[in-house]
Amino acid sequence: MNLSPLQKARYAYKPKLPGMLRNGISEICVKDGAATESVADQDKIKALFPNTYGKNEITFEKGTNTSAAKKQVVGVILSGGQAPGGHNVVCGLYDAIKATDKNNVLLGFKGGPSGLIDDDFIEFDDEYIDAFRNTGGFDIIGSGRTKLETEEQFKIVTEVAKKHGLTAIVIIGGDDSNTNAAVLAEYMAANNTGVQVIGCPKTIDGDLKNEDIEASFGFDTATKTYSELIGNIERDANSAKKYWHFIKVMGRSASHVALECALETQANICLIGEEVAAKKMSLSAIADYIADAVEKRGNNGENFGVAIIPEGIVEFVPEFSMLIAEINELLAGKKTEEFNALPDWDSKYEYIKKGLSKEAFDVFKILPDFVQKQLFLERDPHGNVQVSLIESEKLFSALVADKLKERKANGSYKGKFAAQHHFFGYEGRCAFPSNFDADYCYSLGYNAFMLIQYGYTGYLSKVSNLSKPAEEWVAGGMPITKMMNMERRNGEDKPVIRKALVELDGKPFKYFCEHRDEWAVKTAFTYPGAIQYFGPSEVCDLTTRTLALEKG
Ligand code: FBP
Repeated sequence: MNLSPLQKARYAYKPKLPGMLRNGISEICVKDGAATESVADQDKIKALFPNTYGKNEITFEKGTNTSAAKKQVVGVILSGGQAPGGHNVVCGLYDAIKATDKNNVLLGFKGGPSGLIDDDFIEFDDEYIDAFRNTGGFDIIGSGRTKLETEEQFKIVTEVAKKHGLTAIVIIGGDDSNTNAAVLAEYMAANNTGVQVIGCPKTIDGDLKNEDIEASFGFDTATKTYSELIGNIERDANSAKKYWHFIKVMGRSASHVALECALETQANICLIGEEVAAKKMSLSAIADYIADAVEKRGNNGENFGVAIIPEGIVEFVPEFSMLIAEINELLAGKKTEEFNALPDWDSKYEYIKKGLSKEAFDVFKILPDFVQKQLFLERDPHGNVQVSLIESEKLFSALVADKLKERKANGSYKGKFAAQHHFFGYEGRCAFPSNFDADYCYSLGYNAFMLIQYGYTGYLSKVSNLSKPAEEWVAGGMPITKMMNMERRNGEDKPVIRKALVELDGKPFKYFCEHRDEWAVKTAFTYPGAIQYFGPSEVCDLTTRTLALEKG
């Protein structure tokens, strides 16, 4: 393998564990906490998880290890989108397993949850693991989005587990994957398989968190990567003084990534989906909001700026969701063929006009031509519009351009408007993990094994007090059912982990609100620069602004 100098240097990095896990495996004992309840729908969740519901939270502390000695054969999977630090979760898990007993085994199931079904695995050894320490990506075993949720799948997993003598399975994933981990844990317990299931909180989206889980891993590195790029663009904008940059940042639904990047870079505009939904803002109102900043800056001679657009924004715009729902109905079943058979866009446009309600068509007709067409081109396997493929950065810049034309015509706007568009998503998901993510992930993995060793199942590996130095981090576990509630999914009520959206009364959003009017009009950019891996702690061990504000 050709190694870059940074990769070689990162191999030598020793991730920091929480103080309580630093004295060696023989000196880690359990401190029992309080019994737990689910965040809502307690009776229903309890009934669905009779074997794993209501267990105690636990923390680890320094003391004699009282866990029972037995050979451990652990299987691990990476699930869903890549997030920096995933490799270190596996490395931490491996190191704890081998430090406990070198005859213990760690199997990596390949390509995500489907690896467990297909029994596609490798057995890790030192040489293999060492090649992935402190590196980004999920290529150590690959990832995938297959959902482990049916009884039939669980039966196959049980067979695979039996074949290998698995004592535990670790699922590294987001809210859906950890929901599935909880259901699998319950199944394994109900069927006396002896297989424990432990989850680890992953996702760059930052939406798997709550009062216990302070951050999902990968959010730190991904947002720092995007913020570096946004800062570079701000500096370019401030140098050339001729473009407005519309930058879409990943985050399938919640706007945590956009908010963090705005706090890091003090961009002129940042839309927050959750606020748009709460204020029931229309597309036109959002475009006016951005156009106000462009106008004020333009009239001050500053014909440039930066606007951050969260990937999930359009689903938060009530009128847009209504339009999407009607389009899905309009083309349901055989009607897609009828629509596709129409000879040209004009006849398709007429078909759409006739088929949509007046309210929905009023929204449709203000969309730029390319978005209108996009809505009818890209469909998912169920025939639904794929909202995530909509180029919302271009949508909003086009709507803003229309607003500015009107304002120019009525004389209120005197500037010039030229836009550039960017989408930052995949660029950040496999970056070398920041020191924070390298340490956090290694700790999550190490800690996951301590939960296994002490016999827990249906728990999420939990490392908290993250805004403090790693020495003061607190390691432990939390029953996954604590985060669950019932939600409607595909026409059925299902137990799921509640997704954490941006809280409009939370400190990060409030801080943003206190400053955004000034940032919109003034050039108050901050340039975070590249993630630093070596150097003074105040530069290398920075947490996110979100975490600092939430815990500050
Ligand atoms: P996870 O929730 O699985 O961590 O994935 C998050 C994410 O990166 C989103 O930000 C993005 O919308 C999506 O994955 C993209 O998915 P894909 O990799 O399948 O294109």
